[in-house]
Amino acid sequence: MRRALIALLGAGALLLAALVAVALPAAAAPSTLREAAAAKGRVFGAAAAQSHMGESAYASTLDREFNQLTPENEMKWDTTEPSRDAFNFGASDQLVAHAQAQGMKIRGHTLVWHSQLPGWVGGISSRDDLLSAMRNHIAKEAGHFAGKIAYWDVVNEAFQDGSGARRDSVFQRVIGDGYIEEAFRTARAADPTAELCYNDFNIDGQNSKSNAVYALVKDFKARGVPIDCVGFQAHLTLGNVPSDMQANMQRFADLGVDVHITELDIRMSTPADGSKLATQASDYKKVVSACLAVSRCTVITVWGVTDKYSWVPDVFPGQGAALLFDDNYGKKPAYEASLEALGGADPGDPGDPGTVTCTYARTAQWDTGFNGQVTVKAGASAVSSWTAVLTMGSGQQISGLWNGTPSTSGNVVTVRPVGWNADLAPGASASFGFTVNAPGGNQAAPSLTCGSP
Ligand code: G2I
Repeated sequence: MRRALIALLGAGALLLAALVAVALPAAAAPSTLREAAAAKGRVFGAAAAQSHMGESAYASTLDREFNQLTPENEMKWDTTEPSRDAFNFGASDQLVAHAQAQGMKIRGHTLVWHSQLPGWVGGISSRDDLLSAMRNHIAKEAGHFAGKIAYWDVVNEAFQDGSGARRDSVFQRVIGDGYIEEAFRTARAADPTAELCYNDFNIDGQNSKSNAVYALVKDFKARGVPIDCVGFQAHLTLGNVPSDMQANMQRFADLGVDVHITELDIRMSTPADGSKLATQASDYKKVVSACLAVSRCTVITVWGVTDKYSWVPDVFPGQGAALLFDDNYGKKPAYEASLEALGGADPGDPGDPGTVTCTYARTAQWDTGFNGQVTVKAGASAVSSWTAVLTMGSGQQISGLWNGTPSTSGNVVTVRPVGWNADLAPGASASFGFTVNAPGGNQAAPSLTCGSP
């Protein structure tokens, strides 16, 4: 009797728990990049320019979405010390104050770089003189911001592209290899609380340049030279996220440094179109997912708030549309993909009433092809339609597709419902299948993103 009563009480408690679970609304997924990143213990930043802060859409997008700010140009040597030992922190102080008021971390960018260097530095030819000018610059600038900077890009772009050699610069020529170490030691003394980073481009995958940076970090760690992080700029081109980006970041993390993605953008030939934007979304997702898979990858920063002011079209005419927000501050597919990769969802977007997730499975395979199946699953709200975008690998072509309506542009196949499988109740799913012809034997899974509608 007593046992029966306990069993009954137990069943009652279970029933109650079930009722509570049903009655309570599901916790809303984070709806901004900064909240979603924070929920994953990450920081999501953007480069910002003081000259645009007066544009309300610019400032409000920055403040809503990002929790780390990198001054795009305002902390560079030509701005902060245009003539020797005469410092100017006007614009950078304003950006720092803005970031602090918004609860954003600040990335200092950058103390020692061959570019945006005032002429007087290039004119120094004695080693002692240049060493003392460099030490003074670091001591005064890092000292000025001490306590306010989360991460400093202490030395930027010191290696040559395409080789492991040191880049030719006045620092390299006049001081020699040791200038990088000097810079880090001086920065640590000037601001003991900032994480000190080495930052470079085209080191996102494993190659001769990233190998050279790896050797530098390994040597610094072995000899106790202060270095805390490596910045992977990730100025990428459409469809070319290095496949070993995660492995490359992991090998640096294994040396005992944090890894940061510091200047992410993924450029395309302009004008943008739906299929390029879908590829870009899948590229951004790959980068964000690679970072999330490396526990020491703590920061992702995009190099600008909006395509409107990106550096890309100035330097690569005919290319652009590289960021997460378009010229009118509209959220691009790459934004939605990044947010979703971080575990967030965007309920505020009228074009996106519910969210879906999708998974791919290979259901059959032979020498020259395979069958795949994609399952699209609604999240906490119902959806009235869905889209799955498959980006096919090289030498792959879809030769048949069922339970979906495909439209093909190059190697991007956008699949929509056939009608009867458009409406999905919360948590419900629909599947479609397809046959891939791959005469060359490429069995790799196509990359997949999906959205609603
Ligand atoms: O080049 C892209 C980035 C590569 N890694 C280091 C970053 O610091 C670099 O940023 C860019 C800025 O986004 C540009 O805004 O650095 C460029 C200079 O190397 C910046 O461009 C300069 C223009 O060259 C100047 O003509 C212009 O006056 O921006 C200045 C301020 O708008």
